[in-house]
Amino acid sequence: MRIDFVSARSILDTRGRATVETTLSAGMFSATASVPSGKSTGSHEACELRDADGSVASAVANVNGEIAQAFRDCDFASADEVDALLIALDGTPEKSRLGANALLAVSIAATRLFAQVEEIPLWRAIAARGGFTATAPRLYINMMNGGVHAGFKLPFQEYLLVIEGKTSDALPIAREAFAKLGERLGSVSMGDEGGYAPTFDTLEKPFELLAGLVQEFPHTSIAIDAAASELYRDGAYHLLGKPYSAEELSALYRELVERFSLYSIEDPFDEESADDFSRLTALLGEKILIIGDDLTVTNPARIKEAAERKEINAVLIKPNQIGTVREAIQAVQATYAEDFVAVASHRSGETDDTFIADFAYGIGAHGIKAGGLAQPERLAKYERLLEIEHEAS
Ligand code: 2PG
Ligand code: MG
Repeated sequence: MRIDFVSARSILDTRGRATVETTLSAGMFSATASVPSGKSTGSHEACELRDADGSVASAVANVNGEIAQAFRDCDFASADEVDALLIALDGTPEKSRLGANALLAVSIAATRLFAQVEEIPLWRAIAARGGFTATAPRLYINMMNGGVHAGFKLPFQEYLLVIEGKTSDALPIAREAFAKLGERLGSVSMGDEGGYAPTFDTLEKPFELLAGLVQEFPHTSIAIDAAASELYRDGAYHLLGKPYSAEELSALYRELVERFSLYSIEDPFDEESADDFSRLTALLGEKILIIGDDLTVTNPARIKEAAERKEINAVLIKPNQIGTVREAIQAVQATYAEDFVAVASHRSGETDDTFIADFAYGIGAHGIKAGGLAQPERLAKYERLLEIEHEAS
């Protein structure tokens, strides 16, 4: 396939920050993609190219210039070939030259373009490309935001309700539970990911509220993303103004798991504290999922390393942590090679692009994090999952 038109521009994400949107065309086919942006980023993530003024002008210029130029002489046999060219063209391990944001916008648009030409839905193209069995992911609904997504009003970054079952069964439960929680909280602000952002003076209160919902709604359970790198300074984790050692934090997790039957804990410790991850996984890994995010950054080599050291038993997959769809698929393959489950995830700064819904379904993800129900960019992902369910039936 000859890609005869390449065009990028800067658009705004849900935080009003600039991000990259790219359109590719091949004859009568045309596909557009835009990329999200994280706030609690892992330090080993691929590099999001952002200029000193906060814009993505350089990343956009790289797509319109160097990448468009390189595509001119190419006849691509697959989306993988497009990604291989992007990776080679950038030439750095962390995509710092052209920018992972520039590369991923092109990579997703190319994935869409090839799916169009092959006349198959995007999720099916992803399943075929990675050799995955496509299935509906559990919804990890972001009910309450804390951490850097809500000015640390709550210590942990995400308080989630995990809902079993296919999207058409799970989403109505999510909607009802989200509305009920809203009534109980009264007038509170909202966090970056479209969940509520209340303030409480005890660590347990958000769990008690979610436990009430779990009692009311069958097939639901509680999960958190501690995003603990953001809580860690001067050798301690700071929760509601109190310092916790890694052992004390471990004891707290254990108590929360016993009292509230937590389903999963993501990033329980700082990304450099691998031994603490291993100890917690030895302690709780039989009962719950310990998910690596900042620790593993969708990087196949880091996933393998974390598995060898038994640091985790599940992996969060975010395509923009690695920079191409091809490598995100390889990260999923590395996850499955360890017999771990994958949870696909949006970012805290999102656009209306629904790629992550197709990706989650296509890889047969155990779950998907796509945010709370109070932002259209998050709802778009859930709506797309409903559409996929229809396409797949
Ligand atoms: C996370 C993500 C998404 P961010 O930590 O899992 O929920 O947040 O995009 O800010 O890294
Ligand atoms: Mg996380």
